Amino acid sequence: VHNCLRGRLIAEKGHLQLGGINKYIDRLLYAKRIIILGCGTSWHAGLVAEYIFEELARIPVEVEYASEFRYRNPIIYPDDAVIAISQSGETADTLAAIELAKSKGATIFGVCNVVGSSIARATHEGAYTHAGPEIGVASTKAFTAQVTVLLMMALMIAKKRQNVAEAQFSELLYELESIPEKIAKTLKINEEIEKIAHIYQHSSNMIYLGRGYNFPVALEGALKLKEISYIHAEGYPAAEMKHGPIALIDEEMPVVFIAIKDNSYEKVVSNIQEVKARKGRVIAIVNEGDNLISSMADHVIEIPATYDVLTPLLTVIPLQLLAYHIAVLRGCNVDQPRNLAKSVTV
Ligand code: F1P
Repeated sequence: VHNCLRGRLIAEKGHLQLGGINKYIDRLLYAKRIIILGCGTSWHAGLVAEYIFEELARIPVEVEYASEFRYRNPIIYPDDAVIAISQSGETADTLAAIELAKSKGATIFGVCNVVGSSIARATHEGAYTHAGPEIGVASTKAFTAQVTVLLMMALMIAKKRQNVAEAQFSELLYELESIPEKIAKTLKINEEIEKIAHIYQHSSNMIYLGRGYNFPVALEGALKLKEISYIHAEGYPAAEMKHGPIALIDEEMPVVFIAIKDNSYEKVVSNIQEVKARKGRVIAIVNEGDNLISSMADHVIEIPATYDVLTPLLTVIPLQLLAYHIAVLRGCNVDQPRNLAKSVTV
């Protein structure tokens, strides 16, 4: 995240610039619709971006799995702006989806990590994430870097469209600048997470729940657990639980809640009560000093507070660490999970 922000953001001067998005910026600024494409973790970062762009820039957004989009017959207009997200920049599904959108006249912006990669070259322009190489196969720092770049894009567009007031814009820049420090603080909870991992290492299922900006983070937490520890996990919007997944809750089911103090806090508290009433085991990601949830949950993991729109940059960290520790305890190779390729080029 630090690398991502460097040279692009100077909060005290109100300065935010993504050099790679220049010539075609008006296509994004005046887009009637933004289509976001990606696979796996990149698709989850795209879902977070949907919430952010619609909230800040007030442009309608659709997020599509590139692996589906490329094979159906999607409606694409020449005034659509497409944002393609990929860590490796080589994912075949994302590349094919870009080519399809391009053939219909849409303008394509890339959010890639690898400079000069096939996807970066196929887009009209874009912003690199500068996250450095992903050592493991499963994307981790790519997610926070992608969300950071997408957030900066949304903020830049929101400001130009005058959807955010000057004061709100500056406050968000200041807070964004403090995120690397808050991530460093969040990483200090590593040992506590390791203890929780010991307790749940033999689980065969897990559920992840979050609302709003943190619904996609719940999906990402579940994906990390599946990818590196081979435990079946599902992520849902917490409000969706009553529409089906609640049937799965019993004393054997660990449920990971993202329960930070954002505008859906009270609703999440009642979702936790629903799970506890059915004897589910609750692991809750909360803000520091949250006594209410501490009194209800089986385990709490405390993270620093930030603005709602920035919370995914912090909430994903404990979920990645939890998946990591469970995988290590189960003897899995976290860097080279079975059946997974670094870039899915077929
Ligand atoms: C997409 C992706 C990753 C996942 C794994 C397989 O890659 O699904 O999210 O963790 O590495 O590929 P990319 O397009 O972001 O490189």
